[in-house]
Amino acid sequence: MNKIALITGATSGIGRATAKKLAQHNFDVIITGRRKELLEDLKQEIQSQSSGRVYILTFDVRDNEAVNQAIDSLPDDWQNIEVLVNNAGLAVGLNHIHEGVIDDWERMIDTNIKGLLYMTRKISPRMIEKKHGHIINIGSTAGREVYEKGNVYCSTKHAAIALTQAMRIDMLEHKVKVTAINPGMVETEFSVVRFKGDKEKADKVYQGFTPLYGEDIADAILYVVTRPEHVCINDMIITATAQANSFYKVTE
Ligand code: NDP
Ligand code: 8X3
Repeated sequence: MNKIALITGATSGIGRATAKKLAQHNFDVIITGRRKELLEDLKQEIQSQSSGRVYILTFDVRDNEAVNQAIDSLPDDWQNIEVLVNNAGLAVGLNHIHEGVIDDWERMIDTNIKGLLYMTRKISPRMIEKKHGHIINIGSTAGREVYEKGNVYCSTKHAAIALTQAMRIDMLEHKVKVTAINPGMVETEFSVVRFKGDKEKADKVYQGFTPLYGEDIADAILYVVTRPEHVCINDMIITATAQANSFYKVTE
């Protein structure tokens, strides 16, 4: 029988690539996000390529009640989630702290920190009951370093890494694995969202070098979730070959 993996933020980028990758490797996938039509498209694409089952849940991770309702609505044969990928997240705006937009801050904190917590709080008790499960939190190089104007986004990713470490300790006796995957620059909708729809500005972020793609991070997630039961990958930092960290990048 296939294992069940739930991926948040599967409508785009890393989450979408991860859902496809896991489905190609004997996982049944629960794909989630706010944009239902994109989840429908992904479901069709996965089903045309692999034989696993796909289930769609449409909700906003910032809404704890919606999270609980969505997970409670799963049919019995979808309830045994063995892998949770806390991927939904975003950066909004790029400003010095004294010019920061409060609404941008709330969106990042509510999605990247509170969303991850709500999902984990809802899904982990069953993993603990079963003494089996794996939670993957998508951090970032921005969770290891802090760059100019990245203040609040970097803080949320530092929090994701701190929570990963804390969760691993709390779940140790329950045999639930917890991993942080920390990508550098990945070409997804990330920068379009950060620059509030300014595609030209977003495209410039990835010009002059080969960035990572969602598929590269999906590969890493597949590796992490297919280790033997006694092996837990705690943490991974993955950058493009052209990028050393948040500050050093070579362009052609
Ligand atoms: P995308 O913008 O391509 O994807 C983000 C996903 O998150 C979308 O599927 C979006 O779905 C979902 N999402 C955002 N807000 C919410 C919400 N409130 N409720 C539910 N789903 C939500 O970006 P990436 O794939 O790049 O980002 C995925 C993760 O990777 C994020 O946590 C990001 O911080 C992290 N990351 C990205 C890097 C990069 O360079 N791209 C590098 C390091 C980390 P929808 O809009 O349909 O709800
Ligand atoms: C996304 C990578 O460098 O834009 O987390 O913060 S970066």
